[in-house]
Amino acid sequence: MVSNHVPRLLLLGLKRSGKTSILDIVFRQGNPEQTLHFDGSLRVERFQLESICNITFVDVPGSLDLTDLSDEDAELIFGGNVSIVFVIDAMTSERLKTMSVMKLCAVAKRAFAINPNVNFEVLIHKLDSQTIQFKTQIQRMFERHIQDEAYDLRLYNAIFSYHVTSIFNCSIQIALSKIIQKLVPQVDTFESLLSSFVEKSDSHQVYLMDLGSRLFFAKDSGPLDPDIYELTINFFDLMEGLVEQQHRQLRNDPDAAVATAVVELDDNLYISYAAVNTQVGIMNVFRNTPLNRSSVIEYNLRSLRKSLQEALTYQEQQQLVQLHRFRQRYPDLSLSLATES
Ligand SMILES: Nc1nc2c(ncn2[C@@H]2O[C@H](COP(=O)(O)OP(=O)(O)OP(=O)(O)O)[C@@H](O)[C@H]2O)c(=O)[nH]1
Ligand SMILES: [Mg+2]
Repeated sequence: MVSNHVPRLLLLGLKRSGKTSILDIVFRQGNPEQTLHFDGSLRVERFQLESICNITFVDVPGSLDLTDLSDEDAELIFGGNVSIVFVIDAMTSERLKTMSVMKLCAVAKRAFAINPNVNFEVLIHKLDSQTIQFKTQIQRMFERHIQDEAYDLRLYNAIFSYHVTSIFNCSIQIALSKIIQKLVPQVDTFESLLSSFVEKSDSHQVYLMDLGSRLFFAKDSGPLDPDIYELTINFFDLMEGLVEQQHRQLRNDPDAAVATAVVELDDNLYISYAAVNTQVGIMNVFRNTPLNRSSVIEYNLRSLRKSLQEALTYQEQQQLVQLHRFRQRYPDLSLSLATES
């Protein structure tokens, strides 16, 4: 099916669960406080992530009932390469929490019947500054509740992934990053390149970041430190001039040996940035670097950039081959596909 070729993330959930706010923060770098005054959405809105891979994020208003679709519409919406991100307001009344779980399972029943491969992601949302113990307890409560309801609907094999999120910290970007990584074909290659860089450079953390949304497609295999990731998001604004300078050079000459940009944060913590292309860049966080080691990091960063560029070129070629095969198989659909992807 043509419209199903580009991966889609459908954001679903009851009214006021937080879908539009999430997309505003991620795609427009909005201010969380300003979302307090958002009116309910009246129509479906799409946001495009165009980077290592193209992904369409679809904001579906809570007022639309996707459990009551004709078979044809349901096939269009849930078929193909789709992930469902169901947003639950975890701080609302008990009645709305129950409604949310029932709606989630009803949608899952419809979606899994059409597409058993659908990624079903549950955001336990609006947990802003509670303790970790409280968040874990709430997550477990929802997991149990959803499992019971799914069992009652005979959804025995459905797999749900859970994420605790808030727009008031970077948990929402971390959750969406993990979700989009399931759609990036070469994520393992990227991760092993980044891990080997961290090892060789004695670096702290390194991210392959989408510059528009600041979501990351891959990081080194070490544990994720949310505070460090949040720093990289915040310091992005500070580095905007340096980033733009690198991109100008790359636009003029894609093979240019662009110098990396380094910013000292505090406590001997540094971030360096190297553009891979004008859509993705490497954010490298390292500590306490004596001068003689910074040239090693710089050298390793350049080789990492080159390897990533090669991996991306290979991925693009593979995608073109797939597109070519698809067009050969469905010649009548080629034109509309070309305009969509
Ligand atoms: N405390 C808190 N409030 C949030 C968070 N995310 C969204 N909100 C608030 O939730 C309210 C509803 O947000 P929307 O983004 O409009 O909800 P929606 O899911 O798009 O609603 P519909 O368009 O009606 O389906 C707003 O007042 C937001 O400020 C969060 O992480 N924490
Ligand atoms: Mg909305």
